Amino acid sequence: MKALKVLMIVGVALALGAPSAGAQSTTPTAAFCSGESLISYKLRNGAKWEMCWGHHSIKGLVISKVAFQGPKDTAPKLVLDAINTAQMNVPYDNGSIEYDDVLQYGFGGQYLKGLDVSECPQGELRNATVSWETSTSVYREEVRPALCIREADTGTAYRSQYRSNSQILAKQGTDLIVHATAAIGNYEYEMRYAFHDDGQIDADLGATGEAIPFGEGYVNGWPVGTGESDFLMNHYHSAVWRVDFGLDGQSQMKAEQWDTAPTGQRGTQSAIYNTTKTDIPTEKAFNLTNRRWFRVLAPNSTNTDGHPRSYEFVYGKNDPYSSYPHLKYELTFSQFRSCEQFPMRNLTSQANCGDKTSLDYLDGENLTNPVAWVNVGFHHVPRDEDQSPMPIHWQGFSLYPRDWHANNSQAPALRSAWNGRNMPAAPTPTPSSTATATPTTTATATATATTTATATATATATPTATATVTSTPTATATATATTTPAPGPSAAARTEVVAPEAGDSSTATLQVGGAARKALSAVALKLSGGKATISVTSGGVAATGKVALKINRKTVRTLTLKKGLATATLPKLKAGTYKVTASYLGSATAAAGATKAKTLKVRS
Ligand SMILES: [Cu+2]
Repeated sequence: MKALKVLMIVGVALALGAPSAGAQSTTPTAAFCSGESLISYKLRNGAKWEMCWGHHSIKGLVISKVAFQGPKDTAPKLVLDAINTAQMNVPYDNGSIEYDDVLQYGFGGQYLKGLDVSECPQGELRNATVSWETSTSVYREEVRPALCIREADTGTAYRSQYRSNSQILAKQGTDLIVHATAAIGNYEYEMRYAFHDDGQIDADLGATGEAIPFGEGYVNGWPVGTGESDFLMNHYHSAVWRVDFGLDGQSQMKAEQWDTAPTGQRGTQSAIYNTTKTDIPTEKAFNLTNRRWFRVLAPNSTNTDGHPRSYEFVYGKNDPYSSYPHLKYELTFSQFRSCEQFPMRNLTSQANCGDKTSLDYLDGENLTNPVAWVNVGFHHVPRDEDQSPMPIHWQGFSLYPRDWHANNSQAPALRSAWNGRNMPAAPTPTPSSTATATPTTTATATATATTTATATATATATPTATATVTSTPTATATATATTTPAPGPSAAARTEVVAPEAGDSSTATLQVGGAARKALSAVALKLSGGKATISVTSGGVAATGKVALKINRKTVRTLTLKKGLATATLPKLKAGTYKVTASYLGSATAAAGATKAKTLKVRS
């Protein structure tokens, strides 16, 4: 059941402070927040993201002062001043039910939920102090582990063996995921931001929980009961994000629209397409169409090729809700104004600014400090699988760096000088002297030959690798390699396997990167005098990082380890038997997951 609650707007919980005196020693982000409000994370490829996080009773999770530092950069550069959800409108197709889960209830306050450790695998949970007023006007405040920060694999970052003398230049990528969850009635929303190791940013809203209202038939629903019964009602989810750009901290930015269309003419081989640019000098709302894209650029911040740094909007599937004028547009650019915070109702106490829509903000101002209102609509037609719980459904968009760097920011050494037509020569092959090959050739009466070469190579001191190459004389070599990485960071070292092929001068070279293994940890838990004492060791030494203290599987405290130790006073408990668990949340070098549980008996 949803009930309209008193709206409360509390300030974003950022530790706002004046930029520190030593301007050189701080970063664009650290000048605005510190301590638990600052996220500063180096990803596996060496790229780094910094941002401030906070929470707001209506907007929920607010990420601000987002800065990216590529693996080869010496300092981070600001990308966004702020990003947050600003609307989640949910009208049902029969026309008699509509919720606005952000503007009516809010993604913060009492609706911002504490996360279980299992929802943040290998990650770090951070606390938010949420407050709200109850329906009987009682002020309530709670500390909840609301924010999850974790690094996740994203698969292939790149692969090339072109002009590399058969070396496979390949890398696996990761991203930094920052998420929080708001539960409003039967719907639960995951506010999720992914900051990739190549500068890409994804903003997504996931909806899960339970699908409930029922419709009348296929006209506005889908049968989820037996036969043609119990039609769960179709409905819309319109998500709007407010994206405040701050590219490289520049005060003068621009927006552009690019379109590509067929000319109707053909060249010698294919149809001719032409691309045109349209400047966006003033505030305006836009629709997407095929081959149309938009970007925000900073003309006075250029990469080493002299190209202005920019970020491009990348949309996936998008069904805008045409029944609200402002939701007809997938993208609206308005000039930054501090009072323009929401795309509808605009909940603000500032005079002459309240109860407006994003279309009201378009009053002809020049666009030099753009705020983008990104609208992603999703029409949800339920299915049997939506009961129960309803599998999470996502809507969102991405921001891609365009010319932030003059080439691939994580280019391997062989490629780092590759720029435009300047392509460095392929490297000279250097066969490994330790490789031994035993060629065996068998010829049959029908004169087809099979060549088998087995090579064993020991490339570095710790990891050992074995490669087997099987080939017919005319075919190219296929090579498989298995590595057994030794535990510890040394396993991340590259293993090079060189397998010379019998009767062939070409050399197949494999580069196999091993993932760094994290040390295993052990947790000890002592309960006495109303206190819990937790000690954690990882790899045999005192661990750093955080531990979660849970009572009957509910996290009650998240504690920071000091010299492997953390102590907490247990909350007042009624008489009964409780299971108290300490779970280690991991660190950069130690794996999360170690737990210790004790039974606590409280007498009356
Ligand atoms: Cu839905």
